[in-house]
Amino acid sequence: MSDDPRSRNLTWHAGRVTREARAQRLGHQGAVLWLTGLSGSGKSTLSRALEEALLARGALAYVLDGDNLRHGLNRDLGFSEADRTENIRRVGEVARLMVDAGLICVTAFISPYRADRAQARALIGSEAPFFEVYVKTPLEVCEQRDPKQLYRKARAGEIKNFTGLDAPYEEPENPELVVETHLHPLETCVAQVLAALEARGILRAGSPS
Ligand code: ADX
Repeated sequence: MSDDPRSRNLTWHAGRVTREARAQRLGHQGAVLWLTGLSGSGKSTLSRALEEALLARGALAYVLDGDNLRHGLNRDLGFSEADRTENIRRVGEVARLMVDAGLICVTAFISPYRADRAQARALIGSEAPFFEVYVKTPLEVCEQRDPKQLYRKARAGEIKNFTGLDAPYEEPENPELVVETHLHPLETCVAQVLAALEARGILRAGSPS
């Protein structure tokens, strides 16, 4: 099938509500906070705390989480390189819709491949801020935490292609922020992200917290 929408008789319909109108209604622009890191690095925990903190400041935030999306939208995908790429492509597209709706979309996916993250950045970045947060927790710490006992299973050979063991994780080279959940309490990590968002004008400084 051709990728060109015109050859598939598709026409883009622009809505009448502008991005500016949505931003005015919500009091902030849309943005994507893209969390990336190993399984067990703390992405989900950080994303939920951020969602809560952003809401408390009057910003409309919504989390897209790897484990959750794989229950529904991405239930047909596994953990091969091609499936992970498709996973991240879909997440990028959903995040783009959320940003278009004016939300601050927080994504929590391993997203191990640089090229896939770059593609999401290109898709979002032309329209709204794309803020990459590297949740940089060492493999040993993730493996020690092992909240879902997946590292144990992977070491026992029960799970193949496990990120960090027999599948790659390509570290971000130029993330907007690095967060180290093993060195700082959760509240400190949340405050770091919020401060960085303020510094870039994504969040207004001094909003109620
Ligand atoms: S991604 O690589 O495609 O970005 P995603 O974030 O959606 O991954 O899902 C990762 C979650 O799937 C992990 O936190 C873990 O719970 C589960 N999982 C199951 N199998 C694997 C695997 N082989 N590698 C990594 N995570 C896995």
